[in-house]
Amino acid sequence: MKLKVVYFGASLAGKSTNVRILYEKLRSRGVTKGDYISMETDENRTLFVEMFLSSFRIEDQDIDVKVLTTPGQFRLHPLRKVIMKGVDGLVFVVDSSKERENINFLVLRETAAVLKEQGYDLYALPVVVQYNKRDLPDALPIEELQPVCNPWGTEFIEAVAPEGLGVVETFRAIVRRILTDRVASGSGRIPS
Ligand SMILES: Nc1nc2c(ncn2[C@@H]2O[C@H](COP(=O)(O)OP(=O)(O)OP(=O)(O)O)[C@@H](O)[C@H]2O)c(=O)[nH]1
Ligand SMILES: [Mg+2]
Repeated sequence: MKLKVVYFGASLAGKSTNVRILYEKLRSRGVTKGDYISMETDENRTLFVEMFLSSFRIEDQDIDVKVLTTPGQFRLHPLRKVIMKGVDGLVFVVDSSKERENINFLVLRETAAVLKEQGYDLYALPVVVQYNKRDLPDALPIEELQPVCNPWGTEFIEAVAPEGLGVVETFRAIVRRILTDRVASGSGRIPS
């Protein structure tokens, strides 16, 4: 089974940090295939995408997951359309800081529009919400973030991506979510 998971979220929310650290952790467990591909600007901002392939078995099924990020910078937004093509599930990386409070709603609206152009409904796709930057002194309480950032009422995970906290958990959660949805729609088997 081949799956495509895209990490989206506001500019500088920590999408690339998640995917880079996830790659390192999964590689050390022997569940990656090939290299980590990254295209960055001089300031370490995502220019196009970061991506890698994770490959593992659940029960008796081989699963290949392509993991990608979107670029957060405004001038690069048109690229998101290409990256989202064929997406099976999404991780919404939220910057928990008060300073970035208002951006999350905009990101959801824009992402929904990008997906709609391709015939997807953001609110019907498997999604996991990651509240990142929980270490910041101005991190908002989860109860304040939930009404805006989790309109799905889906599973959420708290994270400090550079420290690796919540990174693998988020990935596990989205894979589980996609597989569970497939079972519910009769197109897959029960994940363990
Ligand atoms: N304190 C703190 N800093 C973080 C956390 N996650 C990411 N950062 C920092 O935030 C900055 C941006 O992280 P990136 O992973 O590049 O963010 P991005 O979402 O990929 O950014 P764009 O690709 O430009 O949209 C970097 O300096 C990270 O080290 C976190 O949990 N806590
Ligand atoms: Mg990035």
